[in-house]
Amino acid sequence: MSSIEQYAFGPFKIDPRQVFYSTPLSYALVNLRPLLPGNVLVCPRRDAVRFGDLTADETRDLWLTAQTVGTQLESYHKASSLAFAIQDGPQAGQTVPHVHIHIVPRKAASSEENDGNKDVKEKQKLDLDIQMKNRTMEEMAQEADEYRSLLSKI
Ligand code: AMW
Repeated sequence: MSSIEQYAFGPFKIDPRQVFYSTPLSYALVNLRPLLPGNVLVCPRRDAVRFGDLTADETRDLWLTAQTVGTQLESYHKASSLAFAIQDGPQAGQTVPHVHIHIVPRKAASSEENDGNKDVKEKQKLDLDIQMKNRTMEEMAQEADEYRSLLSKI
């Protein structure tokens, strides 16, 4: 029997090369269209659509997994803050019908992005609904390899 793990993300079958961390109830994968470097997703293993569908154990495990992954990625990306976000339902912007926490490491805007006329809040605005372009599996697998090795050391 094959021991290759299967991961569902709504209707998508996730290539295990995208998955860099897992527990018996949750898994973390790199994003096909990251909003910023380090924008990863943490999901329950069970194919649950809405946050309210999760059991207490799944909810605890999901957030503990997000805490572990977020802490490591903040330091890896030399960031100084983290955004954790769930779009729970289509009217909240959910496009994949499987619960997922977005983690986005954040840092101060670089000098190129630093427009002196904009206030700090405006510069740091994060649009979760913006459409980025799809990455290749090679790009995603390489990123996941780096995070896997980082998380294997904790
Ligand atoms: W939502 O708009 O539902 O809060 O976010 C869905 C996220 O899932 C987006 O960031 C999108 O890039 C990502 N995504 C969609 N399909 C895949 C996939 N096959 N592998 C990884 N990430 C995906």
